[in-house]
Amino acid sequence: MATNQNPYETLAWAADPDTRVGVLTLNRPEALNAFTNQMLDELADAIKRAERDPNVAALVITGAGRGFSAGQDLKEHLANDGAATIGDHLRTRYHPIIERLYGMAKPTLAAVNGVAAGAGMSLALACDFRVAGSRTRFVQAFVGVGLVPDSGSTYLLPLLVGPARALEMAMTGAPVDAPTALSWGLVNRVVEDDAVVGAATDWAGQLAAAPPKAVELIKRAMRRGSHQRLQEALEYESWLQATAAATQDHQEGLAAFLEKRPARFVGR
Ligand code: LHQ
Repeated sequence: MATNQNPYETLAWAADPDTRVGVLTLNRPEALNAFTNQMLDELADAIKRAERDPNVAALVITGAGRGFSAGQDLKEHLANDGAATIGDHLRTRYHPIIERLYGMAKPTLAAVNGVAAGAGMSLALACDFRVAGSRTRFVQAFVGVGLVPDSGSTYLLPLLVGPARALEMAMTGAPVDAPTALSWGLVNRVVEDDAVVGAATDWAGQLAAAPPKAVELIKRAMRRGSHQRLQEALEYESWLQATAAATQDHQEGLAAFLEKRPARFVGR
């Protein structure tokens, strides 16, 4: 894919060759960017391409219009008698997206420009960072339609906000506003609504300029950190550090420090 071609109908894709930031926009604003099968298939493809594109060093996901995403498109779910096949629908369509996004070696940011509900919220949770607009709401909407949180929310939400707040959101389905989300650690930054994408892409540009191997290894180490004993974490850190220290970027970082100049990282 040439970096700026948009092969999708329900998404918009743009990448800046200078900053190496890719911006993926969910683009069904008339339905608050609710996920149809077509959109899920396109999203899976787009995330895979972003992961593989050497010209993309950081990924921003946002929504067109006034919402980030309202989760599963309930009209399509009903029309397709989705209740009968929901387990397979999740396994075949949602899980590959969430797993690939969460596991991506490059930094990922959700520019949460408006309401993020149901699996739309799960998508935002699977990113490394969340930048939210001041009027953004986060809604674990599943219970409102008699369902349980899916697409990673039961795993990712308690990690960010703690089990009691996660359970409260999931059981009540009550919206959480942006200031509360910030105080809970659910989002990293809150900015004016019309500044969300700009703030996220600026931040992504800074992350894209960092030494990629170190960034990838930091992500791996932090992800694993909480699932292991201290002794194991120390050993894993040592192993990762030896890998990072073998890169040209490490030598460049040291040289730049000694020469009192900005580092020029090359990604190896
Ligand atoms: C929608 C939707 C929507 C279609 C708003 N679908 N049109 C996974 C696998 C398989 C099956 C089931 O589920 C899952 C996981 C899930 O994601 S389950 C949770 C699904 N999502 C929801 O239950 C959220 C439903 N939406 C809402 O509660 C509200 O729309 C929110 C709180 C998101 C926003 O409220 P408002 O800002 O008041 O907007 P609105 O309700 O007026 O919606 C605007 C339009 O978007 C409206 O269309 P219309 O033609 O009337 O203007 C809605 O029908 C449409 N829309 N969500 N999920």
